[in-house]
Parts: sequence; structure tokens; C-alpha cells
Amino acid sequence: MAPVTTAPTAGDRLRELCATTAARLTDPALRERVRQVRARLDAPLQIAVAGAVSSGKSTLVNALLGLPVAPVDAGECTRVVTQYEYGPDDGRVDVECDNGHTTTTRLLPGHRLPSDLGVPIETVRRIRVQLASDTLRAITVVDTPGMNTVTVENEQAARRMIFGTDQDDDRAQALIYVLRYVQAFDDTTLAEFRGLTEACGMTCVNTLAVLSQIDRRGDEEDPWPTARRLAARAYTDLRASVFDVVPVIGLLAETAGTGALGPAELDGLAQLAELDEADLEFLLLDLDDLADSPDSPLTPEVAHSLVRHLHRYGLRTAVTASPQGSEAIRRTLLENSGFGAAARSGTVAGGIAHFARRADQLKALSAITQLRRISRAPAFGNDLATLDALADELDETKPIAAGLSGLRVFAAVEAVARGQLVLTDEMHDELLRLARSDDPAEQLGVPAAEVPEAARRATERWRARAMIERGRIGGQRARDVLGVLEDLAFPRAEPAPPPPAPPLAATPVNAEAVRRLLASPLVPAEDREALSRLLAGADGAAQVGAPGASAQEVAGYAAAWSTRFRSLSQFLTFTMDRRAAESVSDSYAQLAFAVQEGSPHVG
Ligand SMILES: Nc1nc2c(ncn2[C@@H]2O[C@H](COP(=O)(O)OP(=O)(O)OP(=O)(O)O)[C@@H](O)[C@H]2O)c(=O)[nH]1
Ligand SMILES: [Mg+2]
Repeated sequence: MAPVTTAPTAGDRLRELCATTAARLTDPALRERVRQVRARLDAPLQIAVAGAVSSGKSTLVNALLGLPVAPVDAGECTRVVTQYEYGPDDGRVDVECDNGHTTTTRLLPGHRLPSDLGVPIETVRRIRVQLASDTLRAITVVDTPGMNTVTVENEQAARRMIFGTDQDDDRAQALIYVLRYVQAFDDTTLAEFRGLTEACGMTCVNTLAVLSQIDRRGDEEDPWPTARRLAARAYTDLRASVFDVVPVIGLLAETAGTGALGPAELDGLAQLAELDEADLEFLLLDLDDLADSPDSPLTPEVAHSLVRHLHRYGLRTAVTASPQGSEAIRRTLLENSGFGAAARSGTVAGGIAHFARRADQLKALSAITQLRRISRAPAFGNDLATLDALADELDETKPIAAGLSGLRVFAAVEAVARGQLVLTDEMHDELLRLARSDDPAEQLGVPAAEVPEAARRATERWRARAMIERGRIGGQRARDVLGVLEDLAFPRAEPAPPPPAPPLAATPVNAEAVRRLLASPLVPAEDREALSRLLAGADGAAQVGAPGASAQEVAGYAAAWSTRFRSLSQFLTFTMDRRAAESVSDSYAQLAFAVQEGSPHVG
């Protein structure tokens, strides 16, 4: 059986390209840069969490990791880029300084980052924390310091803000941008946001916007209906820069995910649950009352802890679930946090799963950007030719860049944002639906059974668009989308397994000739075995000693045996023996011939 081979992915091709390029380069610095690109292709996808000061970035990181590791609220570490990555040495903290030195320390008990890192905080470039967490096997999470303004003077400043470094090669491959719950975005905020993401090499392919702290707004009992509406509106504004806008109450996800409520807090919740509903509402009106009011059943410590971990909406939610026990509280909080699950699109977890599913492609995309930059670096002698060859391999028309076909839809969304592809509203909506989901039914907005027909109808619109814009970037992007729709309309059928070939009929054999040779002392043992098989074999394959072999293989064996007995005939002394050997040779030849003709004869 031939081994199953799959076509090399863009990532495979890039690994190979990095290896050959590094091997050819003589400048050690360039070689090292190429090696770094290669190393990042093999490492988990790096996702940075960025946004304004106090927007809830660290809270979200903790929720993601299920550990209270990122310092929330003040503390100096919050001004440093902190990378959480998978590693067996759980709790190891490497503090990388600007001068190139690295010191090592450890997390405090309970997985908390120490506030004193042993070096002056202003000299720290980045902190790397190792955790033996399954979540981190697929992704590396980078918590970044808050930005007071998203205005960026230049690309370098933006990268320094988000990634703590202005080195070109050292940036995240995907971005979660946390927006503190606001009414709406004004045009300036939008322009700044787009400017920032673009300056950091982020596009709607690899950026997710999170509308955070949605429980803080107003005094609605249930903040979710408004939050969903606002997220949808924000998506309309931001869709050229992000693949989705999802609302979340990070605080509740963190509290539930890190098991922050201890016995004292659970007791406190039970006490609040005993209160008359109106009294509870009154206490929750001003959260300070919970600690200070003589009507509060809680000690100030418990009250502070509950407010810190739940805030108002969370408190109400937890108190309601309290009679069902601590597991019910945890589950209810998680559900009402909107953090979601991998399978639920429109949630933080769904967005991260979206990144994780495309990790190889996103890493390849970022590697291509890095390698293109390297290919433009100053170089001398042979290195110049090597870098030229590198640039050539990364051309849009070559298999590497063309291989990122899964990102085709996103490229089209970007082209729309840039005004390179002009679409009707219907087609624009169609395109955005394709980009936002992985499920064909959701992508086309029809029941699963109607997918091929809906896709076929859509291909007509996109084919026309591709024709009209032929020769322009927009036309290329429209053709990309057409390709995606065609895959949905005409799913490539798995190649059907070939029907089992009928056994080849046995070739006629002169039995007397065979017996004669079997009796001859001049015929070697292995040839005698072949003769026995030829005589007894029920079909052609058995006759050549290869039961079950394909027709082609049988033909090969038969031809070889035919030659073998033809030459043997010349060494035999007796004429009768020679004739017998020739007859056997003819039988094998006939078998080989019958197979090649494709008309197995009947024996
Ligand atoms: N009510 C409520 N409070 C939240 C939520 N998320 C975060 N917070 C609170 O907001 C404050 C800031 O949260 P952080 O996670 O430290 O925010 P950050 O963006 O990391 O802040 P910096 O790193 O200092 O820029 C903390 O007091 C959090 O408890 C939320 O979903 N709801
Ligand atoms: Mg923070």
C-alpha cells in the first residue's frame, strides 16, 4: 500500500525555506533572525491582550488561565509586558532586562506574581512566566500595560506599547483588544484604533475586540441585552479591523475560573440570600453599604472580598444561585460572564478557539511578514543573493503565500476596508458572515441541507464581481471568495476507493514440463519452489508467489520469472529439460502479457 501523503502546508514550506536560507547565510545576525522565525513557527500561537488602562486586560488573562496570576489593579508589574507560556517548570518567572540580563524568580504560593521582582521595574523589558497549563499548550498569552491613549506617533512607539519592544521580529501573532464598556465609538477613537492595529501589523484576520466590564453600565438588572446590541453596533464600526466584537464580564469569568470564592465568601453569600429581597436590593444600591451599613450581615473583610470578586451584578447572580451550593454558584457565574466556550462563536472563548484553529496559518502569515522584512535587510556578498532568493519564494504567486487559502476571505474583507473591492450591501454581509464562522450553515445563513444550493447562488454573484474587476486587486480578492464558495457549493468528494480487482486467472501450464524440471538436479531449490507455485497456484498472483498483489506487480514478477527460466534453459544438459524450461518461461510470459493487455485470460 502506498503511504498516505498530504500536501505540505504553508508552515511546512516556510520551515524548509528557513532551514535552507539559514544554512546559506554567512552573516550570523541574519542567520539568527531566520532561526527565530523558524522557532516561532514551532511555538504556540502568541496572543497579546492590549487596551486602555484599567480596561480589564489582566482580569481577562486570569480568566483565560484559570489562575489569579496576573496582577489586577495597580502594582508595578502591571506596567510590564508579561508573557504566560507553557513550561514544565510551573511557576518559574524569568525577568528579562533591557541590558540583556535575565534573572529568575518564582510565583508566590497560589500562583501570584510577586510585586518585587528583585530588579528595578523600569529596567524590565519583559517578564516570562512558565505554567504547566493545558490552555497554554496551544497558545501563549501576553498581558500588556494599559495605554492612556491609543494615539500613536509612529509604528515603533505602538509596538513598544503593546509588545514592550520595538524589535521588528518580536511581536504577537494575534491580538485581543479590550475596550472598556462605552456607549459608542466616536470617529476619532475608531481612527486611532485602526491606526494602532495597522501599525502593529494587525488586521481583521488576527484581531478580536472585547467589550469588557459590561456589568458596570447603568443599573439594568440584566446587562446582557444591551451589551449584545452594543457589541453588534461596535462590530459594524470595527469590522474592517477586527474579526469580531464580543461582550464579556471578565470579573465573573475570573472569579469562577480561579475559584476565588472561599468558605467565608460562600457563607457571606448564604447570609445575603436569607435577606428579604428589598433589603438586599437596598444594600446593593451603594456597594460601600455592604461593609459599612449596620443592616449588612457581613463582616467588612467578607464584604470587601465579595465586592471585589463579584461587583453588583455578580453579587446578585451569586446570591440567587447560592441555595444550590458552591458548584452552582461557580457555574452560574461562568455562564453569566459570557466568557463562553470554544464552540460558541461570539464569545471570548469562541474567539480564542477561532485563533487556535487558524494558528498554523496565522503563524505562517506572521512568519512571511518577518521573512520579507529580513529579505530587505542590508547584506553583502553571497548573502545578497540568498536574500533575493528568499524574497522570491515569498512572492504572492508562489506556493507559500498562495497556500494561505484559508485566510482568503479575510484578505477580501481587508480589500473592502481599503476601498479596493466595492460590494453591494448583500455581498458585503455575505462576505462578513463567511469570515466570522467556520460552520458552512452559519457562513451562508441557511440550514445545513441548503448549503450547496445557497453557495451555488452566491458563486454567481461573486463570479460576476471577479469578472468586472478583472486585472485589479479587487478582482483577485473576489476570485478568492469565489473559490471559497465553490468549495462549499461543490464539496470535493473523497476519492472513492478503487473497486477490488478481480483475481487474475491462472495462466495455463504444461504440467509435464514442470514435473520434469522439478525432478532435475540442475534446477536450484528456489526455482523448484517457484515451479511448485506455478503448478498449484489458483490464480495468477498465487502462481508468481505474491497472493493479493496488484495486477501490475504480478506482471512484474511474471516477467522476471519468465526471464529467469529462459536463461536457466541454456544451462540444462538435456534437450527435453531445455524445452520444459522454455515452456515454463512461456507460461510466465503469457501471464505478464495478459496483465499488461488488461484482459486476464481464463485458465
Ligand atoms: N465590574 C467589573 N469590574 C471589572 C471587570 N473586569 C475588570 N474589572 C475591574 O477593573 C479593574 C481593572 O482591571 P484590570 O484587569 O487590572 O485591568 P487592566 O486592563 O489589566 O489594567 P492595567 O493593566 O492597569 O492597565 C479591577 O478592579 C478589576 O477587578 C468586569 O468585567 N466587571
Ligand atoms: Mg493589567
